[in-house]
Amino acid sequence: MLTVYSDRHTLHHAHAEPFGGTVVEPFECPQRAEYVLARLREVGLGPVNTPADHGLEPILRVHDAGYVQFLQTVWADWTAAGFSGQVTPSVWPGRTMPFRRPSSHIEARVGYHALCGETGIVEGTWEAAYWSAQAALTALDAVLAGDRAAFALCRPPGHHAPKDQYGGYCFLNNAAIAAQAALDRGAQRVAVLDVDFHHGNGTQEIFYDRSDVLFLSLHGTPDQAYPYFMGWEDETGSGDGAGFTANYPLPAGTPYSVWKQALEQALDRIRDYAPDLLVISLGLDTYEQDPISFFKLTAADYLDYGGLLAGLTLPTLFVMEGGYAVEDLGINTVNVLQGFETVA
Ligand code: OKP
Ligand code: ZN
Repeated sequence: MLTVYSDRHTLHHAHAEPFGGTVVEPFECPQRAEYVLARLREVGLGPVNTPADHGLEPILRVHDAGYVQFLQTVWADWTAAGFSGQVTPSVWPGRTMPFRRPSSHIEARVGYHALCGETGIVEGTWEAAYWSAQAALTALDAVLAGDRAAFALCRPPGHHAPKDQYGGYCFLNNAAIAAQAALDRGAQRVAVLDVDFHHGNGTQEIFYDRSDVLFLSLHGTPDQAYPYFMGWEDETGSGDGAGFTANYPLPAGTPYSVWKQALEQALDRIRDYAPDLLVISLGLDTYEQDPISFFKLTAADYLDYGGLLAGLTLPTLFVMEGGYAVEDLGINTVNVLQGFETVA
């Protein structure tokens, strides 16, 4: 299986993350991708290519131009205001403010585009996010050209980003950008299955009122897990998209036996939908040792469900999302891909 990877991800390295009343080293760190890369080289998964530049156009099919421009200039604007460290939101448009008039001040624009406060932006964040999206688009090229599957080793991740907000470590929604690009290049229907521990709120929101993308997510229940305000079972789509979103919220402590039952339900939905392409938002934070999550999957479980995904016999694009037990992230990620290849 082809992997697409850009070393420019290292340009995005936030310095700090607010966490439970203290400040910690960011969980979403450059070493994550290095562990995955090392493991797939160790097992000889296949070639590793650098992304081709598809430009801004496919990004702008999903994200607002004003938001993209904000990401491109936010660091310069932040430092021009005399600020330093990392871009950090400190004010949001209040939910009950009657006017919420747009302000040109950098603090206002940061708060306007920030979903939440844990995600720092540094000088190279835009460049890293841009090449992360390009990695997804380049892996998609391989699948559209006939590869059974390809792996976009994206960093930063993307599934929390809707069309004009960043947060949850995400800036550009790599999976959504690839899904939209596949449609723009002739696919009729795309299924996006999000197996990251966290609900893919950004992807859900982007496709919520559309029937050409079926979005499914298995995740920690909003009562207990970020992003808290989305991911309930009764969110099933609206308008033309009614019935084309499926959420499987699961409680703390969920073991693979239970998670797998939800996965089988999601796979049945995908079979019925008969998409031309399957995009997997591949997060490995369902792992029993993940420091910020609470499912109980083991390394062997990743091999197993990789095989179940292959059982759909669909062209499949894997897009890297989360996973924070850094030292085991390579093994767990590559286990999914190897489990897939064993059955494919
Ligand atoms: C990104 B991905 C909770 C603060 C927010 C953000 C988690 C983002 C996960 N105390 N934590 O889906 O793996
Ligand atoms: Zn996650």
